[in-house]
Amino acid sequence: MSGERKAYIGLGGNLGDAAETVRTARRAIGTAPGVRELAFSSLYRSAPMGPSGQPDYVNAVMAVATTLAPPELLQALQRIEQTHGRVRTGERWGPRTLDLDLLLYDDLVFDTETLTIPHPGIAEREFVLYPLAEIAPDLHVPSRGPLRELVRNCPRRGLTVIAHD
Ligand code: A4P
Ligand code: MG
Repeated sequence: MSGERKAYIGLGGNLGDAAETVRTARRAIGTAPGVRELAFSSLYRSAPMGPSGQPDYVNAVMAVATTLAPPELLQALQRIEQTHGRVRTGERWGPRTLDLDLLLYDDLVFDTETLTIPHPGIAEREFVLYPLAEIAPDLHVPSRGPLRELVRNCPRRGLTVIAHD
């Protein structure tokens, strides 16, 4: 297919069976119109960034080829969040359990009210950098530098591989 761009997506969840949610999201992304999977990292367990007292996260990073423009791709991800990101936590639908972030889109640097690329947190998050380095070790992150250096400067903070999918 011509006109394809390469993008990287961060997947995360910390409620319910987060590993299963991430795997389900992977399939949904890979079969979305205009999107196909190129690579998928291991599944990682990570300590929660932000308020403590919440469960550990499961995180992974996915590389895709896409004919969608960045805002369209974000919209597709948000639809998948809505349909797959909820689990039964009682008798009613519980809180959102899936986070899909558009990390990178080719070498694009882009900033609007609803979409910032590269994702603003990319350079500080071990649960993004390590899985990303697993599938794209030679990557240069636009406006941030070589991924290898970003990884070297980012402590693992207990990040562990829990499954090789
Ligand atoms: N938005 C702008 N740029 C982007 C982008 N590149 N990708 C806007 C995705 N969204 C982008 O996101 C809020 C708004 O960001 C969207 O409407 C979109 O227009 P959201 O998903 O609705 O809200 P959120 O995810 O709850 O907030 P936020 O600030 O995006 O949180 P983060 O940064 O996604 O962090 N700890 C561990 N260990 N692992 C995790 O995965 N994730 C979070 C959420 C917190 N702690 C974590 C993890
Ligand atoms: Mg988010």
